[in-house]
Amino acid sequence: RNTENVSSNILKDELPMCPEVPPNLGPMDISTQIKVTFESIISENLNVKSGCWKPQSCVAQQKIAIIIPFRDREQHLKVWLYYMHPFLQEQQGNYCVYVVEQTQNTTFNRAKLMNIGFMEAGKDNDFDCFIFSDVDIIPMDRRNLYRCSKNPKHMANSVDKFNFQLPYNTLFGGIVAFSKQQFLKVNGLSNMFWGWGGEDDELYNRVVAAGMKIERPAQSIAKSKMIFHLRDPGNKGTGKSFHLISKAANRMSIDGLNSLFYNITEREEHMLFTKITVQIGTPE
Ligand code: UDH
Ligand code: NGS
Repeated sequence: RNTENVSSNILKDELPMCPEVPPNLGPMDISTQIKVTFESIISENLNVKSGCWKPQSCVAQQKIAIIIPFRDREQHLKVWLYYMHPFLQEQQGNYCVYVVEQTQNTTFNRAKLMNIGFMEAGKDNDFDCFIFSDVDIIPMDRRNLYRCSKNPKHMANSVDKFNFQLPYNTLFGGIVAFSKQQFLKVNGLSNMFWGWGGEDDELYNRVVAAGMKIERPAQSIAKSKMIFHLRDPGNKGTGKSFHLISKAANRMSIDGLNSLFYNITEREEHMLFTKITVQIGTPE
């Protein structure tokens, strides 16, 4: 075993760092209506193990955890995995995909699932970068790098649903990238947003309150498609979100990663992702 470790270290030392910007990236055609099976996606991604992959010819600069808040969106997940594994590999990412699934019959809490993904992924590996992505957004250009930057990054700033425009300046939904330090600095997201809407606006206010700015990729390369769907049952907001959003700075230090409670009911190592199923409680 020792000899094995020594030789793999020597090999690793000989590998160059991967370039900041991977070569040969450009636009790609995607169809959000494709029908694929897990089996076919697995057969096209045999090098992905438990949702993880890293480049063999160079050492990636960041270890990335992709966190997907999830419930009852299997068709979307298949489309996401079908496009995103090859996409992330072409970007020479060293990455693992985590699907954080909320158990049935309670109001959805996207923000809490994102916090849980951060905590649980952090137990597996020393990730540098956390990219939180909705399951229904697929980028249309490989130059849109799934990487963390100097500032928290909003990556869903050019979605087809909004005609590839930003609907309002402080939109921070869909896909965001935080380094570990950046996410700890804002104490993650609020755990108090039950049902649709507002948790991303609150996160934006946390970032500003913590003295950081947000970044966005150029709109020309950030184009992405959202998979069409109707509202999910059991995901109506509580109507308290505007109050919570405006008080983000006051609550940030007591509502977030340091006040997070949950019970994991299952952990499944699927070939294409790690699925963590959690009980997260109900609104107070
Ligand atoms: N999600 C699930 N299951 C759910 C609810 C949400 O997996 O039941 C996850 C999923 O990753 C999704 C994300 O949370 O992409 C965001 O939720 P959403 O897709 O419901 O939110 P979005 O704003 O769409 O994308 C809202 C539905 C249309 C309502 C139009 C209101 N303007
Ligand atoms: C705002 C929501 C955000 C949401 C954004 C875009 O109104 O959470 O719309 O949503 N804020 C509140 O509800 C307070 S979208 O049209 O993409 O479904 O991200």
